[in-house]
Amino acid sequence: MATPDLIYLTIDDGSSTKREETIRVSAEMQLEEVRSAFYAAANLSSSSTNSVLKLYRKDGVLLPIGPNTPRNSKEDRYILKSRTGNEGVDALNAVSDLLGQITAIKEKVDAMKRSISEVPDGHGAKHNPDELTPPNLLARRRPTLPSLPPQRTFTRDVTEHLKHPTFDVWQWQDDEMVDLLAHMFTELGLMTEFKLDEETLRRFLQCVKGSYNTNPFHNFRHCFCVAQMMYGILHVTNLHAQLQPLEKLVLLISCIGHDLDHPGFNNAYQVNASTELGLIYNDISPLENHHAAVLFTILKESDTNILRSLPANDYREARKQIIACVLATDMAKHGELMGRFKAGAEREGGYDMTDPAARSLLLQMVIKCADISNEVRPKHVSEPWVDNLLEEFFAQSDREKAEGLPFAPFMDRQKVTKASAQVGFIQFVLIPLFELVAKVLPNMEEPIIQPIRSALQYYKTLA
Ligand code: PDB
Ligand code: ZN
Repeated sequence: MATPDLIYLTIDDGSSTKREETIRVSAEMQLEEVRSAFYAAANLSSSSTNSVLKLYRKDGVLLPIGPNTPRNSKEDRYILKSRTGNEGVDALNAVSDLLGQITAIKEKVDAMKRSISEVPDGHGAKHNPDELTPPNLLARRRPTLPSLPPQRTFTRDVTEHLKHPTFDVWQWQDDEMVDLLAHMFTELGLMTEFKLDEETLRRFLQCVKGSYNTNPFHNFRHCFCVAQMMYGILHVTNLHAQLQPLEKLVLLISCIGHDLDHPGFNNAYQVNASTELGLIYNDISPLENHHAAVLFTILKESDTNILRSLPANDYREARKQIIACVLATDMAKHGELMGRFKAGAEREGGYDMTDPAARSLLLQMVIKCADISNEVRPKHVSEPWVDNLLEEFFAQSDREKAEGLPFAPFMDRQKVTKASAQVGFIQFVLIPLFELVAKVLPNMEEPIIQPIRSALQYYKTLA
């Protein structure tokens, strides 16, 4: 039982007087309880719908309001901005207009920088750091650690358990997950097959860890979950014996990098709010394009380039397949991928594993399964992920409401309940997906699909 924590606030309700409040929050508390504590601190009733609460760190970073709000101290109080009535919305509109102007100015400055910088030589030569950097979204990722602690050894029990969907992803710290991911490369035989350098791999994984944001859901632990479930599927279905080493390398790297630098706001927000990502990628899977671009930005740096020793044509093939796998995680592509895979599964003579396009599609279906597979896991492991995802979705719809943008019903805290959302998702997305893949991969029913069916029952009784 975590001790209840105190969160120190300065209340800014728009009046000239600022007052200080302290509230109690513990990780066990439900989202609504925490929110009402924040509303009480702002002297608002949490049911008032025309008031908007925004929580800022001293340096201006917007923080999520919920059980996961990072704890602080008296010295670095958060600012709780509350605006009621339409002046609240007007003020927020004014803020978002200001933000828009700042973004426009920043873009002009970036454009000016680019116009006076050298014309890139087109062969992907590295920008040296003091040279003007390209659009800052892909600027050199966080510096990697100068010296790394030694790789942890894990007991045989842990490394065996790692191959199963029952693995408890919550009991490991970030650095332990880094070492578990490194272990997967070794166990899959990739270190020897591709002469991967241990140190470079550890630096790569540390840099990846540092390039995930601390969102409630789309964070480094989610990346680990997806890689671990993929690893589990390979073992449970014995697919690891059928795939070529390059395909296993592609799957593992794709899972690890598939949500890199996720901002916590989905593609709909990127498009509707005309964000920088929406602009750069012309509204075409902006997030997934960004995740892949960040992954290859890390791989481009020699101290984290684990693909450095691959022959040129292996590198080209791996890059092509990794991009296809990361882009396949855009759920907007779900229907199209399901249709294509269904056609392949129902072909005369079964799924054609001699066809390179069919093999590539199978890899995409495996990462898709892994990406949304939380409900395959035991309830005490999977349930917190739904809370975290809803927290991220609600923060997005709060912001969309405040910015006067369209928002999705399944993100609206006034409409969505965990149970009803999960019943629909499991019934109409998860079970059809896993049952279709089970037509091609053996032994999915008992270890993978049964737990999903019992999750459906659980949420049906809850609803
Ligand atoms: C999906 C798309 C984007 C991001 F009730 C996450 F809020 C997901 F959870 N995703 N991944 C796992 C899920 C799950 N979405 C839902 N349930 C999951 O278990 C439903 C969602 C409305 C939730 Cl699909
Ligand atoms: Zn994901």
